[in-house]
Amino acid sequence: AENSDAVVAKLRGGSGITVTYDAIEVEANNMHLKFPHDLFINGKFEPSSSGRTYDTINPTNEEVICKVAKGCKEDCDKAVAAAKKAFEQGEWSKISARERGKLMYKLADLMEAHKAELATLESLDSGAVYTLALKTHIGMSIDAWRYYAGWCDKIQGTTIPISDARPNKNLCITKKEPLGVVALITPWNYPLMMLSWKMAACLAAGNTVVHKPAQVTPLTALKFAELAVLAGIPAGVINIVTGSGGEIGEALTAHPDVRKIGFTGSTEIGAHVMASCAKSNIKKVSLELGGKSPLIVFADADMDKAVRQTCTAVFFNKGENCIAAGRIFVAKSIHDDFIKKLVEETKKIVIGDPLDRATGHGPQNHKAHLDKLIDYVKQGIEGGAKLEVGGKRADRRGLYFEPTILSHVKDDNYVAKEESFGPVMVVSDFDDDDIDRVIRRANGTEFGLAAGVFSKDVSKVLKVAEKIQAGTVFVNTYQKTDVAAPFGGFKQSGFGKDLGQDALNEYLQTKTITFEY
Ligand code: TAP
Repeated sequence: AENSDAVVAKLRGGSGITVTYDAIEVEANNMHLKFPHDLFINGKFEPSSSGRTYDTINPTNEEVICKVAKGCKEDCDKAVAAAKKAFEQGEWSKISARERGKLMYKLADLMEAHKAELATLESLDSGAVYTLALKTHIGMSIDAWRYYAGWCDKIQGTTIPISDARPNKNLCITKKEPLGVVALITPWNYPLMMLSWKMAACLAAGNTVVHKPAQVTPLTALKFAELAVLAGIPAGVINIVTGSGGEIGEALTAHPDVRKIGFTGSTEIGAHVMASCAKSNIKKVSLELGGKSPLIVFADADMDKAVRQTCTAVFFNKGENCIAAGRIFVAKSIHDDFIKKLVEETKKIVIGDPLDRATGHGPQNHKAHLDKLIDYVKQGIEGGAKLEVGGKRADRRGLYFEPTILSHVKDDNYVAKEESFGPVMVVSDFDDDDIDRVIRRANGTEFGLAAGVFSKDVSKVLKVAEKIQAGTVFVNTYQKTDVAAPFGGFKQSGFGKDLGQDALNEYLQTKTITFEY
């Protein structure tokens, strides 16, 4: 698919801005896609200074889409220096907050105009089902840019009534200030959406950024960088360095000029990132980590709705979803019937090419992840779980794993404790009237990202919502997130919120200024 003559693509934005890059051109989804594959540093696309590249793979057919620049430490240093200069001396530091908002709205409009291309690229690179990518991966990314564009000129300090130093008087005010250079490190499940959730809040607050996308899904971040140029975002404000976590991630978390890391990924790497932030220069850090979110279905729940939503809670985006319901607790009196209905619903899921409009379930993101899922289910069955449906790689080309249900899962089974991050439903029963015990079991994990409860009894759902140790609780629904509602975990699912007003605080610091007169 690579353009062998290294043709230079010249795209013209509405404002007459031109962006030049070595383009990859691909025909897919009845459209012609043109996108960069180099690093984006200081407003320009350029190869890694190491000269290295790596292949990014389409999980639907396991073919190489194109070569992508494999950044190195030197590239990180250049990107951080560009972001530092843009923050301290560039146009970004001089324009008003309202101007910043305007640029972000413009960027959102361009993302909207290129929505089909971005969704197609996300489908090719991550296996996201195209119709879902339009609505969620890209749709919610655009929402995030607009939501935070609106915040730019509403970030305010306070006036505080402190004691006067009599006979003089004092005035105390606070200002919310940006931190400086922020580095963002994101995973592969919602590549552009994870970028957008973090970067939109980070830029609204006035920072500049270096972003490292997941190595296996770099393409939408690079296409986004092109749109950022066209939107008129000044050079150095956004920098994208593709490459491995071990190199780029490490270099950014250890960098003395980076003041904050926004990280989404596994708990294991999150702990490592936090240690590196502490050791290097006491960087501020926010961590959105793994989950094993419980979903409790009481016997009085609206059965059909609970069945449908339970399937969505697990199988949404092929289970590659941080808030996926990792454990389903079903009241004993409805358990067998519920399982039967879950199996029926699961069998209706259409597995296919993610670009096909009828497809409901696409390929897993990459090979190592698929292999992990195969092993995960094996361990679950060895631990005594009953396989109700699925459980294996689909008999077709590509990295497909069948939507799977494991029932009768004991609390000490590996799959009751560990996250699958794939389309594997893990079901256990509970005594109908023992609410305290099922809450204790639901809380019996070090994760605390999300939880769900289905019941028509308001006392029951309020009790669960109050006692459950999770950053997000869904009542008679699941997976209902919104860019205006704060999102983030408790316990080892991390700290610091994405989304909503709360997320702005992750990228701001408060300065107290005291006057005497
Ligand atoms: P990780 O392996 O933790 O990778 C996340 C990011 O960290 C990637 O960009 C990765 O780069 C980078 N990284 C790897 N080693 C690093 C290091 N030593 N220093 C700094 N960065 C490093 O997670 P994953 O497998 O991509 O994603 C799945 C996990 O993310 C799951 O546990 C899931 O629950 C979690 N997740 C959580 C949320 C929220 S909101 N809580 C959302 C989505 C996903 P490479 O790509 O090069 O490995």
